[in-house]
Amino acid sequence: MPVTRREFLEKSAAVAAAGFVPRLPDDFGLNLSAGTAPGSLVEGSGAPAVLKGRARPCVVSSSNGLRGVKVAYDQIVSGADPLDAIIAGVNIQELDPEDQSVGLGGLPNEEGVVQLDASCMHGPTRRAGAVAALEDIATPSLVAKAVMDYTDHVMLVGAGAKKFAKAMGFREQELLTEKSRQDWLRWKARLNANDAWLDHDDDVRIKFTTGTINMNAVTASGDLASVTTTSGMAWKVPGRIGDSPIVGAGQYCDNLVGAAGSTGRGEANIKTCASFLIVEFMRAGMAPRAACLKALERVVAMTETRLLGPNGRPKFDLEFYAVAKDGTFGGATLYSGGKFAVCDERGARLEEAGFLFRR
Ligand code: SD4
Repeated sequence: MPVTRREFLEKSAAVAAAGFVPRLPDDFGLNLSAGTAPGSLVEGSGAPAVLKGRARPCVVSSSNGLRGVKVAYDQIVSGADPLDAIIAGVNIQELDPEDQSVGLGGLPNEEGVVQLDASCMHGPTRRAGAVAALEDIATPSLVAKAVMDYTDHVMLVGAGAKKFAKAMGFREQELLTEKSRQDWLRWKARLNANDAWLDHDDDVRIKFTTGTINMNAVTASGDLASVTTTSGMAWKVPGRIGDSPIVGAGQYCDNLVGAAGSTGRGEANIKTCASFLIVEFMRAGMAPRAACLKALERVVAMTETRLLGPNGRPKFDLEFYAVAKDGTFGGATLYSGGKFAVCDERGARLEEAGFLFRR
């Protein structure tokens, strides 16, 4: 039974008063399960039937979600709602100060302020929530879900998003760790009159190669969910919003078909709405990995000249992850060597991603 806004407020106020950061959706007793009956035949609008019998439960994420996919999978096979389960999975990275691409300890914008983006979709209820440029709250994925659950809106940004989060009982905290502050100072010290603004020295750039976290799941009933959460591009212009909080770009989920999400250069992904595109390719019958590769081809075709190398290939990388309603999954990156995390009946592991170009 979903909790009412009043119950949520009472419960989260008690959690905040006790000094806890909201960690797991279970803290709020949220349960949005509205699953498709196992074994049912699901028809898309004009599309072929996509599930007969039970699906294989499966959780797929970016490689930094190796711990998270296991947590999410264990919750799903115990009957948890798929969105609650994957948010519990990404909360691990959000609350880990060592992951400098997400939540607490995320690399800040050019003014040294950590601004977080997140979005989520819940397949069974066809709902979505998002926050962008959110400051001082470590778990934007949970705030995005609260926007979904307790407002008539899909996306809140900046000061409004923070005000909402505080009103819902989320605890304010400093997200800039000493380690990330030192990296920011090093970046700042190297700025000069000829600086390309958002280009960085290699040794600083390496700090955010672990990326954002995207996680997608399907249950045995074929119910789907997706979530993406990030501190975004390091040293970004204050107020810059990436792809992660954009429904259809950072993540997308259609309970009839599958779910998909992205990490990497958000500006390239926003222009192609790639998570939506991947789900549409799967609706047309493509396997998850093939759908991710096809979306990457679109990204290359949409890349502006200044971002293409002499060989006509993009100078950035972008990674896609997808799971279909039947539990098949896949991932792909522009350049070889990428991996993604998956957990199914064979356990949690990293798998090789497909790629368009050999490094
Ligand atoms: C963004 N897509 O804000 C995120 C950043 C990222 O690996 O994924 N970095 O553009």
